Amino acid sequence: MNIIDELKWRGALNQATDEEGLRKLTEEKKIALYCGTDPSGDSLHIGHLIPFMMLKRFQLAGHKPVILIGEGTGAIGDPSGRKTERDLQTMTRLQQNVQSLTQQMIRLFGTENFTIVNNYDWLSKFTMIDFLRDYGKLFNLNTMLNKEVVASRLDAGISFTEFTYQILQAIDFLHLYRHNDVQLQIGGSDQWGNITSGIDLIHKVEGSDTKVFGLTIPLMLKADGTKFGKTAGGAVWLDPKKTSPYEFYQFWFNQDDRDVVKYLKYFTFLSQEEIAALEEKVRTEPWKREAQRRLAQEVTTFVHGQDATDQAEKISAILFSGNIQDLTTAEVEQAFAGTPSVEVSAEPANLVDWLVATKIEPSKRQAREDVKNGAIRVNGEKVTDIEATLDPTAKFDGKYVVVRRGKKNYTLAKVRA
Ligand code: 485
Repeated sequence: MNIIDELKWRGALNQATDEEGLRKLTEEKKIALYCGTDPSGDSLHIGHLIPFMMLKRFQLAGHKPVILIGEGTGAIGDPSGRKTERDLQTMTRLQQNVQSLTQQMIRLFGTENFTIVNNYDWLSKFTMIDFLRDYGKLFNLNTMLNKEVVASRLDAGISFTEFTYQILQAIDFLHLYRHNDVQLQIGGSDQWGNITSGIDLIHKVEGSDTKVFGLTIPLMLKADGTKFGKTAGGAVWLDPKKTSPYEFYQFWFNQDDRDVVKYLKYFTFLSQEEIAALEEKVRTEPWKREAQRRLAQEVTTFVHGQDATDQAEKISAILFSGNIQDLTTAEVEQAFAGTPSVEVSAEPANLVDWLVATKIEPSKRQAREDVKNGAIRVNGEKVTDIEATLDPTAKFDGKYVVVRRGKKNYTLAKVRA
């Protein structure tokens, strides 16, 4: 299947500047294409993954992805999709973020058949006079003001700096067209204005019949109307230190039946037939959650590798059975990274008193009742003796106590060193 038709089938095509032209071009030859991201943080999140997975699909189809990490544009700040002006970041911080993002990209794309570039390398080279003479003259103020991103900010206010952002991204497209033969830029739907600025610029300086294209991917919407990619704990990051592979796996595993097929199309490399079979399972045996499991396995393996997926499944099974004692200390850290935690001293104490002191139980009376009724498990073992003494250092290398109250209320007590 042609790559453009594949994107369409996956529901990943929002706007394209010339869909037919692009289909023809990608059938005639292997093209170079790019997607950029600014180093605003030290990790990508799963929202970023959407266009980069599409870039990966082009790579798998033999095309040549160029990944742009925008240290130059990041120094300015893209107003797209934002209601307020951004704070500037220090150049040192931006450079650190460039390093982290580069490492993540290498994990996702491997080391061959793609290029990583940093727009600081060219955007920092020209003087203000060059900028105004060589580029400023080619941008019409009305066109710039009419870009949705700018128009929507005129009332609240937008600085000259952020207003200029679209010119910088346009210069990038021109630069990559000239130096890397890039003919297509992709991005999320908020990038449409910036992408078309680049195409206009290229048409002005290289001739109006120059074959360059832009396409955007729709904003991901969830069936229940809430924002995609957010959990109670915030964004879902690709950095395993920010979102553990177990939490990452669980995020995908917990998706709604109404969304799971859409996500399989976006976030996995499974074929049309495989996805159709999983769709059928959602209809006939939804309780088995096979589609969700497959989604979780595929995305976790793509981002973190097979071992991380195996470990996430092991942790999931152990938590489901309640046999916490079978977890290693490192697995405890992953499994409970997102659960409420308290700090405790290493001193042994009466269990009932300890449960109240840690606020796991609201009162002594309630604590006694819960212990007697078998509602309290310490490190996976039921404790029913209200006179029991708890040694916080007894398990998990003396670092953690995992308490379960009732069926699934876990608390992680971290033992002070
Ligand atoms: O030449 C370019 C320079 C910078 C950029 C793109 C091309 C980055 C772009 N302006 C941007 O801000 N992208 C966002 C980011 O970096 O977080 C997001 C978009 C999203 C999707 C994602 O990047 O908001 O739609 O494109 C990859």
